Amino acid sequence: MEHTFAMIKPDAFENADEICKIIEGADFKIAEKESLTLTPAKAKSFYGEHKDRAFFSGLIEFITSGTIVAMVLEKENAVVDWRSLLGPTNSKQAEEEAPDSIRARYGTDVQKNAAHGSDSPSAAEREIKFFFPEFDLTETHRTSQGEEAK
Ligand code: YYY
Ligand code: MG
Repeated sequence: MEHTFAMIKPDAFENADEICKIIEGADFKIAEKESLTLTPAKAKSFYGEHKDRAFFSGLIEFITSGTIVAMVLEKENAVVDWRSLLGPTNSKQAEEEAPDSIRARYGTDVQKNAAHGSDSPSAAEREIKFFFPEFDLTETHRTSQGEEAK
């Protein structure tokens, strides 16, 4: 079973319960879930790969502006399937190309785009460890019957 990292951003926090229902309805198991507010230092570290981009300071200001929900999602092909459910980075483009996607439905533009998803299995591992250092990536958290595994 594959794992990926998902984050509901401050602009969509008020819709977090609805978004979690969509995620579960798409056959993901939410294996970990924690609401928190990122410090600027932690946000800069998480988005470190973008530190030289023009949008970086705006991104850090936005992502630290309110509560986020950090999650580990579990599913076969979790990384690709979560990116697909998420939709394109720019919510305006998502509205055109993937109107049912999370970013089309709950985001606004290229910055306020509702949610994050790891873009590769290696990014998923790094991002899961960043928020949930104790998480065991080798473990499956649901049974074949779809019940919670202990
Ligand atoms: O992986 P994804 O979130 O779809 O896009 P990235 O290119 O990794 O950018 C990360 C994050 O940065 C994006 O979700 C919003 C923000 N951002 C921005 O504010 N302005 C841009 N022109 C591009 C990205
Ligand atoms: Mg990215």
